[in-house]
Amino acid sequence: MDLVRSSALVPIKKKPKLVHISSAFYPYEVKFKGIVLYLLERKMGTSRRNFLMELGRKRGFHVENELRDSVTHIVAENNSGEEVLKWLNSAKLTKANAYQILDISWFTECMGAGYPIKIEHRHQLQVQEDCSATFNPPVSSSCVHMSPYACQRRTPLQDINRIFTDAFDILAENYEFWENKGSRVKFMRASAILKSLQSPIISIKDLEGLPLLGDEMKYIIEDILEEGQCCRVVEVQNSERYKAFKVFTSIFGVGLKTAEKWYRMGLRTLEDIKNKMDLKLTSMQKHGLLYYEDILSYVSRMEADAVAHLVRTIVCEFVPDAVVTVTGGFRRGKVVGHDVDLLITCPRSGVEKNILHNTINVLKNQGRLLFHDIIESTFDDTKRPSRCVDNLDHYQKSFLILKLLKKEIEGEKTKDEGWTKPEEADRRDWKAVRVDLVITPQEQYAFALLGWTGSPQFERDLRRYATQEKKMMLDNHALFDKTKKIFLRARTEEDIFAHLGLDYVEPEQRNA
Ligand code: DCT
Ligand code: MG
Repeated sequence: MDLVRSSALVPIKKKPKLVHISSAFYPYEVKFKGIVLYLLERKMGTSRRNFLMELGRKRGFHVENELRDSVTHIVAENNSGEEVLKWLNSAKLTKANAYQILDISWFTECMGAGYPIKIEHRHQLQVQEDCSATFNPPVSSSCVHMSPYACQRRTPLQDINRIFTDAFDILAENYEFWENKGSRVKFMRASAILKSLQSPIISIKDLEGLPLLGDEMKYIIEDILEEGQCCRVVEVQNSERYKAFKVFTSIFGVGLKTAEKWYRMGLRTLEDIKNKMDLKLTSMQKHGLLYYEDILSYVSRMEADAVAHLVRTIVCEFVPDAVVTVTGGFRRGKVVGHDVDLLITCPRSGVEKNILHNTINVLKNQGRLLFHDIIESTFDDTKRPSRCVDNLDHYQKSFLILKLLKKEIEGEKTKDEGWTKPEEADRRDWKAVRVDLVITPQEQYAFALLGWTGSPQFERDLRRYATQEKKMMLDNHALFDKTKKIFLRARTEEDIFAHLGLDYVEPEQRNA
């Protein structure tokens, strides 16, 4: 929420100042050369104009704050073509006829597409002799019916409404810290709705018809549209509890209970934790603190691929036909993640059982294992899938911290990938990486793959949809039809979607 606030806005009646672009400093990367936009403040309003200008710039468009000579496209809202022309003429702008004068609908569609779309007749503000020119109202994304279940929507990685979803995610996280599950889920669902929109919200009207967005959410969106930020969110971000919980839960092995305990003890910062000598820490938490900076610095896709290659090589030494798959956020197309989630199976049923211990032993012998914790399988095939949509599964698994050698990371391009390395890590020839290994029998693989691909919100909604709409029970192991009282088999993720009567959603579209 770092809206740039512009100061040099053009007043309606005064003559706009023309400045040559060559003399101006423009601190944004321009992806689309040859197009220079100017958003007319008239009837658009200052804060909305600022918001839209920032959005355009973030998408790689050259958006000028002033009507410079270089401007090629003027975008107006709630103005007729006549009105815009009149304004240009009154401002004595000789270049008036050389501009494309466009309605805001062209701009919003460009934002949705991520590139300058073809200008159609409907985008152009028409100038008529009788001065009764009309324009097309902004295209509202809400015209389309939208399901309240994330599994019935497509949610790509690129979130064009991030300014709003970030706000909802912060509030949801804060409710999680207060263990208020109901409010947390409400905000997570509202955030997921906005993440699936294909065009940016530029007016409160764009929310019409969207499910799960109550008045509380609308006020927040309105605040952001008008002010560029929401004071309720800012307050949360600055609150002592939120800040402390954020730090504590970013330590590997620290959950809400521990965070609460530490907060009650008066601890607030990472330094407080490190300096409190008599604080009882689990082995996982001690290692979480030891490799804190590395783990916090995120895993790049190249590092994830290097980890997968390393694990695959070891696993295939014992079981040549084993399958090692990168799941989690990376399978959904993310370029960074907080860990590497690897699913391991073997086409020969039963053979998978020894893989985990053997792999851990080899990693240990190679001096790669900085930490590991093995959880044995607790799966009981006589039981129906779990009723609780938030329950983790019963697979045999291990949570590790691996030593990944920098030379193993192809190209070592990590500096370009948006994460900052801790200084001291630059002197090492390795990096500590969080890895989850999950072992699944072949007959449950499709369920495990679907469950471990996420996003967590997508999975929640899949399970809710199964229960509420289909009278079925779904978890990471199986799908049970309560009406027919049978388990439904699935070889692939597509089979599971088909059993549920859902259109298949590709992993890249599950970023709810
Ligand atoms: N998962 C789930 N329910 C949970 C936890 C996890 O369904 N309570 C699934 C969904 C995502 C997957 O497991 C991996 O979990 P994370 O690694 O926590 O999520 P991620 O999407 O991979 O995110 P990140 O990129 O931060 O690792
Ligand atoms: Mg992950």
